Amino acid sequence: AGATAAAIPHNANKAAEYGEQAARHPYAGAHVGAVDPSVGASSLSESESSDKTGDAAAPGVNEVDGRLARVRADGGGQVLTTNQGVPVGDNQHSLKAGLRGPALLKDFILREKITHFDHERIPERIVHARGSAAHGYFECYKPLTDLTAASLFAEKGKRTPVFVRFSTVAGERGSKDTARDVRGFAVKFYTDEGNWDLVGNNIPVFFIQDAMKFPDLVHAVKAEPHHGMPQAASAHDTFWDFVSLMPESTHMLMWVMSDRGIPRSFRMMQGFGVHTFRFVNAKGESRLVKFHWNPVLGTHSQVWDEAVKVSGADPDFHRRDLWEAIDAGNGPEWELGVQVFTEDQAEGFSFDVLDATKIVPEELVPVVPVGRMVLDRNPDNFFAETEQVAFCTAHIVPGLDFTNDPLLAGRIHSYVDTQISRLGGPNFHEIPINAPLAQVHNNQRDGMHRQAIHRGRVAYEPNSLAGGCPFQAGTDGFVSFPEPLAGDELRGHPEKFAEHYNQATLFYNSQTGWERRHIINAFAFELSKLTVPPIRQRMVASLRNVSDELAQAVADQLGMALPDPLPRAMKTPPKPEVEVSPALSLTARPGDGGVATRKVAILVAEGVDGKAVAAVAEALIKAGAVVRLVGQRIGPLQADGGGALDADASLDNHPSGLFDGAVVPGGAAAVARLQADGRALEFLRDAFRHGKTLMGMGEGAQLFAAAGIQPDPDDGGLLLADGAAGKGVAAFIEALAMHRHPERETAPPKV
Ligand code: HDE
Repeated sequence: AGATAAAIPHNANKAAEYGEQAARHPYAGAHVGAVDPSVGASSLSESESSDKTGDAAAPGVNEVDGRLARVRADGGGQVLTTNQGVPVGDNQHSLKAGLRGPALLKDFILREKITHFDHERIPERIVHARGSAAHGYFECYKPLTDLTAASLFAEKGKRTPVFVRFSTVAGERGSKDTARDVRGFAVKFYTDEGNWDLVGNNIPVFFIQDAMKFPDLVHAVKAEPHHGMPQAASAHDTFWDFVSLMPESTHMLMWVMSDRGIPRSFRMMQGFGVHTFRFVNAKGESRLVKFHWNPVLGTHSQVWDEAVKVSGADPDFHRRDLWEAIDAGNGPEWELGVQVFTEDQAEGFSFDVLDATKIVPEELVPVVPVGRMVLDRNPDNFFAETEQVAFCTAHIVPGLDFTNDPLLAGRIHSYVDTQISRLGGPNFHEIPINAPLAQVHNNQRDGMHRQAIHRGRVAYEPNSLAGGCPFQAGTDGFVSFPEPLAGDELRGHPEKFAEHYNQATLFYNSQTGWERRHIINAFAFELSKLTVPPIRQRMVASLRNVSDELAQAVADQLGMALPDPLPRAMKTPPKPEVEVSPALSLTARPGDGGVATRKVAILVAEGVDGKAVAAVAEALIKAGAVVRLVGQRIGPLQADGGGALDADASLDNHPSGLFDGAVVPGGAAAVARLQADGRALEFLRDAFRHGKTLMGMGEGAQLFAAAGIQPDPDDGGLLLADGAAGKGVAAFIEALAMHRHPERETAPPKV
């Protein structure tokens, strides 16, 4: 071996790895590869086969990588076994000394089963514990090679597999889906040059500017530590105490208190990379980039009263919605957009692009669509995939790089670190859902739960014994962008970070009237829950720096006098470039105009007009909507005119919050029954109050009158004329496609 080693030119450029020049500018060709392939393959093979070890892996193949099929298990037609593959004769009884005697310690079958069960749980994520995920793909619209060398953007039509997890932040793993909260939007791209995790949120900014404050933020928002309350809610003292003392959180608060904090569906929210990242092309040229995901279905939300009621009716509302849509072949789609700009442009902005509490308004830098993402397959197993998936901001690929955003810096450390305790060791990248499709070869070895069986005696580099393999990729591999740096070591923030309110004002001023009203109501609700009045004072004082209209309206609802504005960190803030940005309103993205996957209730009872039910159901289903017949109880009932109907939902198990719209068909007997049923009246009142599309056909209109809902020609979502004709249904579908009818809202609600 010594003689062979001497013959291989290994590590010839070692000296060039030292010094600043070398570190900044990647050296070419450092011990790249086995120079004489015959040497590596024959005498020094890392993959020698023997009859003990089985067949060798094909050269360069890592068998554990990216093979979900390899680990899928299906017990269909199989005998029940222990974990050692021993067939189990009796899975009902433990081994005892006599039928009424003590259980025996030697019952290895019972002990294995119970022991495994005892260890079935792993720690939940410290934040984003509750989530739901799906498989899909990203498809590139056109080559972006002038901007980035990232392989997923290399060709038009190129598809890269993805796994995406959506989540709430504050609640525990078993908490409700419809809490007011930020939603995580984490995408793992299995690119052919390794995994890229774009770990974003449905809100483009964050609460804090520096990773140093993250544990404080999370401790403040999570359940208070002495009594463990409240679950999945920010409406409590510690959260508002913290954020009211951290004015940099104001912009994010505006988003979270807006309807963005209570989305209708994961499928109907935007996603953002939040930080400014870098694109780097093959020439090593870099531009700054922000990532946006825009849903084809548009951006839609719930209203607060609805979110509260849905959390009881179906705590899994968003999880079920995503699952059912994919299951029915209606997998959601997003367009990926990028805002690309130069360092020089960024220099000129009134805000700092390294500050994660700021957006780059679309009026300053347009969002250019570069691809689309479709989620088309549900996971096979929640734990193996959704729970064990490990997103890490440190996972980037050649063609992308970080910026010096100080929040991002902390994240690059945190995510890898947290997986080590959450998933039980440093080999979490080998768990099938985390394993890249790209090959993994390095000299990292051992550790808990190691799956790969590395062959040969060489686990170091440089080496000659393995022909220098695995070898460095040089400039073909990941090369950090050589950003020139200057500055002293110090703790502090850049100057522009001190401006905290301009973009909060921009957000508020860009909302429609009803969106502003919802923001006011949300602040008033959350602050009304506080038990310490000075926190409320301080927060309203801070809101005065956003908008006096907002602060006054919140103060009015809280029955308090308007306090003086909170002193600003920056006395003379720069004038913002943009004062209104229509893209910041939910109404900017109404969706594709269709009603596919929208849920509609048809209220039925004995004597309902069967023909009308059939006609409405048929038209809705044809348009792609999901129709349920909601009865006083489930099961068969007689329709007027003879035929039988089958109610597949009831007023108890499917309250109105679970639907996007409702129809009350005619049939005097049915309407009389429903009119005498308080649940039916409550169903309509809730649906009306939540802005849903409603239609009363024939006598069905009387049920609305009984619920206190009067015809209103200005309300496009309330169709109380005789809708039995096809035109009525067409009007209903058109109104349903508008999602909601918030114009009907009054304060206080009149119904
Ligand atoms: Fe996270 N975050 N985060 N975060 N985050 C985690 O990683 C952290 C931040 C986000 O579906 C944790 O695997 C720090 C911003 C998502 O599995 C942890 C800081 C954004 C998810 C962590 C932030 C996010 C996480 C917990 C400030 C939007 C769920 C479990 C420096 C751009 C991913 C885990 C999934 C999860 C740390 C701030 C998004 C502890 C230290 C900003 C979507 O590592």
